[in-house]
Amino acid sequence: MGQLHNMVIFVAIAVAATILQGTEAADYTVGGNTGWISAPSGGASFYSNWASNITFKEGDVLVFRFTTGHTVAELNDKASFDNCNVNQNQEVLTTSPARVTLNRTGEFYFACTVQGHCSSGQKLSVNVTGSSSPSPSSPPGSGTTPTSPATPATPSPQSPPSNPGSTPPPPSPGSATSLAATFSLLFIVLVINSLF
Ligand SMILES: *[C@@H]1O[C@H](CO)[C@@H](O)[C@H](O)[C@H]1NC(C)=O
Ligand SMILES: *[C@@H]1O[C@H](CO)[C@@H](O)[C@H](O)[C@H]1NC(C)=O
Ligand SMILES: *[C@@H]1O[C@H](CO)[C@@H](O)[C@H](O)[C@H]1NC(C)=O
Ligand SMILES: [Cu+2]
Repeated sequence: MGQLHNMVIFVAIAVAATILQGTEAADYTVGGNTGWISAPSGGASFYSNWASNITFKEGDVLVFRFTTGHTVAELNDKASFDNCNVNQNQEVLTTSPARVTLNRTGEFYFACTVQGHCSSGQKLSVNVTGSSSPSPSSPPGSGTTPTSPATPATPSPQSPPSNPGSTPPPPSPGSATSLAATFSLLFIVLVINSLF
């Protein structure tokens, strides 16, 4: 009886933790401490390397931090990205930090619109693969981006960092959510506990 009891609690915690992790959106500072600059070392591969270490989920936020004289624009497609065709943008963000929510799955393309900066490497593509529903481990090889196994050691719910470039989360809607979820978890455990 005691063993079953413990097991039920354990399962409840595991389920709740999975849900928590699946719904937590993260902020990522583009380029980490380097930020959004015009000629990163290694050129454009700098930002693709940075992105390759992160599995982006729908709802995550890119935070572009830059000095005056740079911008952020979302490009229409891969061709524009490859050719640094930054002329036909609907919206150009000129104020740092510029926050862009990855509000769908699929590919996103960004570049600085200042002449010459994109071609010197100030451009970023990300592929949003994770939805916010809990499916923690997609089989390796399902994405073409070389992702390092997305930190198997589960980070604590409030701090997704350990990912490069994650900003220390300011009190955000996300933390409110995880607070609520933590209390729900506590509640579930108490209810289950009282059943035995
Ligand atoms: C990405 O991960 C690789 C392998 O763990 C590491 O060598 C590299 O420094 C990381 N890159 C960034 C930008 O954090
Ligand atoms: C995502 O956000 C952009 C910019 O705010 C908006 O134009 C677009 O319609 C949004 N897409 C979805 C799927 O909500
Ligand atoms: C983005 O991810 C999707 C789903 O995993 C995959 O089909 C697509 O090929 C990826 N695109 C790129 C450019 O890696
Ligand atoms: Cu620039």
